[in-house]
Amino acid sequence: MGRDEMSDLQGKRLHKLVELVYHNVPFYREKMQALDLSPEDIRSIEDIRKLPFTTKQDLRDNYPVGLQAAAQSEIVRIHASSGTTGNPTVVGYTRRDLEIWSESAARAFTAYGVTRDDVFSVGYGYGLFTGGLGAHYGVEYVGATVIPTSTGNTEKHLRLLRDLKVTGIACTPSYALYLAEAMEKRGMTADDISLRIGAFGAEPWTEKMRQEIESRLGLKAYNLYGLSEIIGPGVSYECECKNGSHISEDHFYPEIVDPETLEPLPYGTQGELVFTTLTKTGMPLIRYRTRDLCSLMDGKCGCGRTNVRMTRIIGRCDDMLIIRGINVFPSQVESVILEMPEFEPVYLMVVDRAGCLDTLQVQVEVRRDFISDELGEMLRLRKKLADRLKSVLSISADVKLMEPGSISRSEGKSVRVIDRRSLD
Ligand code: DLL
Repeated sequence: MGRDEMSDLQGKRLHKLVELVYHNVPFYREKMQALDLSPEDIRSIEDIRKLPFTTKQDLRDNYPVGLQAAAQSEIVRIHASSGTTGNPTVVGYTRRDLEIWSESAARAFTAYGVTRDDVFSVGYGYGLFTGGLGAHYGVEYVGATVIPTSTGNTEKHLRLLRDLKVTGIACTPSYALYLAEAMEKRGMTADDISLRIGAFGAEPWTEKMRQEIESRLGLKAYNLYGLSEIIGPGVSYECECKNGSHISEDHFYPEIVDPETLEPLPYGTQGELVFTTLTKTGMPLIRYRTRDLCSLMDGKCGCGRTNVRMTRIIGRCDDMLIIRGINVFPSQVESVILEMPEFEPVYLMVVDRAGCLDTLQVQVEVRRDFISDELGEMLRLRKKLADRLKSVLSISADVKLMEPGSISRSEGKSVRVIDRRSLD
């Protein structure tokens, strides 16, 4: 589609979206009224700049379903991702939203070269996380065979790859490296399996990781990007040129803004990625600040696709960590520690990579009154915190109990996270 035609379509869809949220979501109506805006003022895609931004804090303030535009009876699926504290971010999808999602994910798999003849293993987690089901429906939409392997059973995964002659895999790039390592430990090589395509995302990765995954698993590795608030995996994807990820901008309108001033930035300039969901009706979002940093790419892609591309995500402009593919906010750890009287409100998260897998250690100071000479007591306390962290973060943390005063305090901004992983 040519640029003018695309802009025209985006403008029409934006107008419809604004009408929908104005009449169905008090949050948006009030924000627009405060700016003296009515849906009539939003006619072209350029008018989007008149509209206010939406943040994860807005989702939190309207927890759980305050930003939903569709009636509950229209919602056919709910996913959730990490919120900044105890409350998750809840996203409801209508049947039509699920169709848009499947089609968007299918565009990604098509761009990677997947056909009906492929057998694809989905190694993203199935459940509240959008990775598993999102990739699953995308593969199925193309007509390839999908194996819902999910996470957590590497032995079985390797066996399925080999015995079912699996040709494609979707998982986090770090899990792909872990699989390669596990395979090599068993004396297998890329020649023992038939993988040819990998769809990797849900966490940042680098060209160096791509080369390593490609050579060790014997496949072509492509980027898959998305976030639950917008839809899930399939918001953007690489094509055979592996030069930026094409955004399905007929559904998800991208902008890059300066995270401080919120001023829109031109193509080629790095800033915060912002999306407007042009067609979703379950929980549509206007100018949602992803906190992901990247830039939009100008110019034609060698593959012939005309939709705009984004560079790799080079970082975040908030403190969210992605550990084993799961989003983790230090504030979640803090809220757990603050609600337990046994601990001082001082903690340190140490994130590292053992082999190919991320590790998280949470160091926390035990209050004097709760320090015991009995080992059993201390082990129980450690387990209590570990269980609570697991239920809030969805990943296990190694809890290290510390003496009061032993975690160093800084005079300025306190250091809560040490991330020893290197992405190079
Ligand atoms: O991670 C959706 C997804 C699943 C994408 C499977 C790709 C594959 P959330 O849990 O909401 O959704 O996390 C979204 O993860 O804002 C980025 O910071 C990060 N992220 C996702 N994909 C990539 C990627 C899923 N390809 C957050 N490269 C986003 C870098 C990524 N970061």
